[in-house]
Amino acid sequence: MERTFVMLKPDAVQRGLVGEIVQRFERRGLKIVAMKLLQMSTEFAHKHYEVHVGKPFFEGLIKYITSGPVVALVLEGANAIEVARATMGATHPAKAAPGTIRADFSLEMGRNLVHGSDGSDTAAFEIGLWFGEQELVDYGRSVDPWIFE
Ligand code: DAT
Ligand code: MG
Repeated sequence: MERTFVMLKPDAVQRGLVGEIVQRFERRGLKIVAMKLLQMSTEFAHKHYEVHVGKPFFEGLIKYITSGPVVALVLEGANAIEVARATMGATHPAKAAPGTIRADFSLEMGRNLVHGSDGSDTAAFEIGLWFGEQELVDYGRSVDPWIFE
């Protein structure tokens, strides 16, 4: 089963949207296999967003993402990477489809509440960056046969 990395950004924590956002992924059927709250150091944020180093929005992104605690999760399920990103909506909330997290709760690209891995290589890199092997919990759910064929 596929795994993806999702992060609830500082605005999600500050605005009291952690439960609401996590619930959307849970209801979709994705299984939480790891979860923690922490505040990123600048150095760690640079590693997480290394693909964006040098872009005009990079410094603002680092300042925002390190401005308060975030909630980091690993979600598991069929097509978890694609499904998590579809549940989040487009990067710019104004372009995100109604019903997605970003469209329903945000307005600006620089305050778009959530991060999700964008491919299998990125997911593997981000899961490894954020979590140790012992933090990823392997367990089954009794509802799994009602979610997975
Ligand atoms: P996503 O978060 O949808 O994967 P991304 O990886 O391209 O999008 O960018 C990471 C974050 O950086 C994104 O959530 C918001 C911010 N960002 C991206 N492009 C931006 C831009 N042109 N101006 C301002 N912020 C931007
Ligand atoms: Mg991205």
